[in-house]
Amino acid sequence: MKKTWWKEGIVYQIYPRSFNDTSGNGIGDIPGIIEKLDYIKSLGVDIIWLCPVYESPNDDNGYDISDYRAISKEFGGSEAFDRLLKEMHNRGLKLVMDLVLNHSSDEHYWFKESRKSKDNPYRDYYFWKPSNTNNPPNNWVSFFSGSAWLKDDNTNEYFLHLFTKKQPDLNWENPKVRKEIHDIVDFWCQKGVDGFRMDVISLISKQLDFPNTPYPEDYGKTIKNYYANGPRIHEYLRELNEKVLSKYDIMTVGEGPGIDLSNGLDYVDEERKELNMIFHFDHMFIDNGPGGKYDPIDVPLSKFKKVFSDWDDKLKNKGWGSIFLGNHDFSRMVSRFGNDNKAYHSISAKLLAMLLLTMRGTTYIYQGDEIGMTNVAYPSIDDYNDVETLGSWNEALKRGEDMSKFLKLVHRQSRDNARTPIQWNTTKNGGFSNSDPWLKVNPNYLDINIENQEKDENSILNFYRKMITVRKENKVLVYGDYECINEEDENLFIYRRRDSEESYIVLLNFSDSYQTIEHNKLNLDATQIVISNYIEPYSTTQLRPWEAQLRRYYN
Ligand code: ISL
Repeated sequence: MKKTWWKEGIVYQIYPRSFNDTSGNGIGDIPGIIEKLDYIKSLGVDIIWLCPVYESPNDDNGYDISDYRAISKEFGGSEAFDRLLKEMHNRGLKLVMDLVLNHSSDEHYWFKESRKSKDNPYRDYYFWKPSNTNNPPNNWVSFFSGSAWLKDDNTNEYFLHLFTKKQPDLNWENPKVRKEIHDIVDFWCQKGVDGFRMDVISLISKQLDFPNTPYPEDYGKTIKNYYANGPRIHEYLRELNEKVLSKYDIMTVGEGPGIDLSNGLDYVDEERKELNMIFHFDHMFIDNGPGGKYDPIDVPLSKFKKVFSDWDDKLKNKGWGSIFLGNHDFSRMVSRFGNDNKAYHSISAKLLAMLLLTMRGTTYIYQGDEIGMTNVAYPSIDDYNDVETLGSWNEALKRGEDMSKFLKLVHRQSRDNARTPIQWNTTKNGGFSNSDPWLKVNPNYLDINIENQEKDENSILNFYRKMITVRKENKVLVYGDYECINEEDENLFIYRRRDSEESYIVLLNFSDSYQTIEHNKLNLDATQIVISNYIEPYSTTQLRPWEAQLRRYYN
């Protein structure tokens, strides 16, 4: 496949609210990011994906934009942003903005106008529906609980909001809306940004007859078949590409609930000229039980491995993948896919780092994962902030559930797990802020923090640095073919990466116990160790708990 910077580059995702507060208001800000650019650069990453920093009433922490061209004053405004971009480019770092184009804030000028009257010129910027009964136009439920429709008193009509009621869905059918969007994207390209992560891009084209979902209780299936992958989605993406994106050397990654193996390639097939990459969620929703996210189930390792194998197979030689195990919407990856008990915390976090950095596809590292930040367990629901968590809590309350049990589920599943402030050092609030943070710091900051790990040669942080160097120096880890060796095994994940010249093998023990390696098949005597998460000595017959080895075959 064609080689490019965004295939080889490693992305570091920043959730600005939780990164570093320099103004002392308990909220992270852009000057706080600038202050830490040398740290970010020292990781060896190339690209920063910045979660939304636009003007926003923050009903969903910036994913509700009220002005697409303005930077939030709370974060430091446009002056700070321009400085950030310059300072990043000076260091050879690229900036990917988060674009939220499926919906705006209800405080955006367009919506304020739109709701005024049925004949307002902005009326068709959103989806308005009459309802003769006192029920919403259909049975769609919002991602954050409750009907996806809200009746507006001004005109007595309902508008569509797939997320909170302060996030009305934009009507991409309207050519004026698409023109506005093209201009916004062009505005940021002109400013010199290097790419976009496009929020819920799979939802932008709607089924205009808004049919009822026949299976409202199966939310995943409803999203896939009713909300996502609408009839004009690929037309809109091609148009955006042709009119704006193709004119710049930028990268794009579309986020997509409802994207699966049957339709994923359509978004990223290089010949189709739509997006460069997508985030699918096949491995991220893998533990959702019949009742969804708050009904988690145990997942066999074979199922997890199959997601990686199937997607690699689907995309190979045609499109490019994104490799990630966490972001601001999910629990912490070490708590979820590793083991955050003290005995295995460090070793399993390093194993996951090796997975992230030895798969085919662009690697995305979420802030804090480079030191193995873990889930948090706040004692009370009042400590939580996330709209999704609070929505689910209220639904459970209505259903009459045992709320002390539900709090345990919140501990495991809440998006706030990933949003606790970055743990810089052992000072008050983990060095994040000198006043009370908007979301409490995880009390384990005294143990797990960047300053401690800087000093320790064998820390998770320094393992990330070494792994990043290894990936950079061995392009076969970026472009080479991927082959899983042991699909059925429920403890070990073993795969090869190779091209015509070189061959590597990755051995990952996803268990708390010793595991024997089926040696014959692998010919490990013909390999040498490149890097491991244990300190020597290595064995080629057995892997210790959570041991991870990268080996190269002698030529
Ligand atoms: O967060 C989720 C599950 O925990 C997802 O269902 C998530 O809502 C979905 O992937 C869309 O996420 C994106 O759009 C949302 C925003 O709240 C998320 O932070 C964002 O990543 C609405 O803009």
